[in-house]
Amino acid sequence: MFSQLQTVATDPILGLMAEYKADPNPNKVDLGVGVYKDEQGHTAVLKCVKEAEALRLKQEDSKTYIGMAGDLSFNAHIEKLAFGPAHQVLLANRVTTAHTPGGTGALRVAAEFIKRANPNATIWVTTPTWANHISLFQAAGLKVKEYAYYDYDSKGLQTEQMFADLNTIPAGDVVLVHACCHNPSGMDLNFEQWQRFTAIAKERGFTPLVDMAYQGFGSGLDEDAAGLRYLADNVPELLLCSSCSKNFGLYRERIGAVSIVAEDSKVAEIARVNLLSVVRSIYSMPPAHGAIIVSHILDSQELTALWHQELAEMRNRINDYRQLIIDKLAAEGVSQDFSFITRQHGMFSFLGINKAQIDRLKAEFSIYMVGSSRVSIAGLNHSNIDYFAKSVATVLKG
Ligand code: PLP
Ligand code: TYF
Repeated sequence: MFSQLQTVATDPILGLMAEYKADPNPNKVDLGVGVYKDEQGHTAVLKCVKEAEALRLKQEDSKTYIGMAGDLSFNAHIEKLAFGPAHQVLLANRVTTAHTPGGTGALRVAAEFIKRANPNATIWVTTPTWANHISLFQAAGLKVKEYAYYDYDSKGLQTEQMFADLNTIPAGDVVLVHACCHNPSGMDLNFEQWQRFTAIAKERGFTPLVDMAYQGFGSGLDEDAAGLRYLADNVPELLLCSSCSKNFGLYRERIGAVSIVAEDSKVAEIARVNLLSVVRSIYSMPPAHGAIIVSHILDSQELTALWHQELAEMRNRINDYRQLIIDKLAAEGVSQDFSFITRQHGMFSFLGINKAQIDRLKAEFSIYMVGSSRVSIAGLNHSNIDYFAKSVATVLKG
């Protein structure tokens, strides 16, 4: 029966990662996958994680199964991190959380949960969005539609079209919104736009799903969650998928969480049982290690302070390079306006160059970016930024 299988397209971002690895050019630059790299081009384990792991090694006395919801201490921490420690949805016991294998696992569990609550739900995603969103929701059997979001001409939001599209979405459907650091565009809603989004969600009655894969990478832990917190203050229900891959640098440990905010504590309890039933039908229980590391960090004032410092370092380095790209391209005599890069947040921006230019950067200069011209800014450092700017200037001049 396996011979009946047809081949399928592989993930272009992960494919690019492999191509980069195989490239022998010593000057190669990886701006593809969204993984933080430091000034040395290295994705180091955070110091706070190393310390928590040392503690874990000392304290761990059993490898027995963890429950379906995963580590309960982690779940309580991640709820407070996302909503703020005294948010009304937490005080009213309206939230239920399960820790999951990565943010991707959170999204898949959320999709299956939505399917149970409303088998006919359509999930609406931004144009464009992270390619995995579409494939994983479709794989769960949900219909996927898009609403206007990024404006490739102005390099900002398609604000009025976005709100017009949102105003057509009925109750019973789900609208995915990126909490911060939009992947792939870097263009986020400002607070006023979150307020408008919230008003429409309330009026139309659709259910928001907030994907928060980059909390702390935009402006700060609280700032990046401000839209989510306002939304949760004002709508009866929502879903939240969070990830510790980027902000704790725990990528391969696969640690994330899905939280359901329900209209009251009774519905939240029913949601909890359904959520766990979904988890049981897919993988029974999540891997424990990453969650316990995060829990150890957030249990300790010292480790939390160290984490805040390390997170700020990553965020500030990326933001410094957003400005440096603009300055260095200008210094190379590039006349196009790249000022939009500092209006965007997080790991990514679209450079806005064409396919031929992207291909040439790869073939001639070994500079790798996703085919949409999305660049992962953390791939730049002092050793390669001049080479990058010179190369981009060369292809822009034709
Ligand atoms: N959501 C978005 C928007 C992402 O960019 C990512 C990837 O980093 C994820 C979710 C899931 O991340 P992970 O499964 O690595 O935690
Ligand atoms: O968009 C990115 O680069 C990150 C990392 O299948 C990623 O979100 C990319 C593809 C993938 C899993 C993670």
